[in-house]
Amino acid sequence: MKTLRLVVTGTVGAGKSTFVQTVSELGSVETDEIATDEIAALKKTTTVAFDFNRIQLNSQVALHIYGTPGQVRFDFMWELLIQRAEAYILLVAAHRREDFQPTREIIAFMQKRVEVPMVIGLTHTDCAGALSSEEILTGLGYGRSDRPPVVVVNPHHRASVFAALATSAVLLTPHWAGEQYVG
Ligand SMILES: Nc1nc2c(ncn2[C@@H]2O[C@H](COP(=O)(O)OP(=O)(O)O)[C@@H](O)[C@H]2O)c(=O)[nH]1
Ligand SMILES: [Mg+2]
Repeated sequence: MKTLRLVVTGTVGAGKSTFVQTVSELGSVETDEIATDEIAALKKTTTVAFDFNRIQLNSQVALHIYGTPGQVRFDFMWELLIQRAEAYILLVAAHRREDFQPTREIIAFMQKRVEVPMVIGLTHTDCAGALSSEEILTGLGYGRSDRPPVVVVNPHHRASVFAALATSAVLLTPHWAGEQYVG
């Protein structure tokens, strides 16, 4: 059995925990605890370690999905997770322009450490003030030629989460396509 790892990252409130929990095949390991700091103002619980879930891609390949904590003080945890990942999905809340800068910092953080393919998942596109993918990509500093794949995803909807996973799985293909023919 081969295991591939996909990291789900993004700023606080982007939808990472919801995304990972929606995958639930076997029930997720939740690491949310009551927030005790300024994050409490944003939401009632916050992820202190990571979210985890897994799905079976085929009889021989399992996909493990790790949601990172969003707070900068948990940098080391991002590092730990990304070092072992085959791909990552970066969730960006489409209605929060103020998240662009911290999101750019996450991208820079990731790129400095490892060359891992990325998909951008736009969340909160159903919310008032949601920006277009064009505006968001520009806001994140991408030109026309250097864009990663972008998917719109509502982390509450299983079908939407699976569609985003399918896009990510395309990036993982070099790692697992050949596995079906082994032995
Ligand atoms: N309307 C809407 N709410 C969302 C969406 N994605 C996440 N949320 C909500 O945003 C809040 C933060 O989500 P959470 O998964 O805890 O974010 P995390 O900090 O990235 O783990 C929760 O209340 C979610 O229900 C979305 O696409 N649309
Ligand atoms: Mg979380």
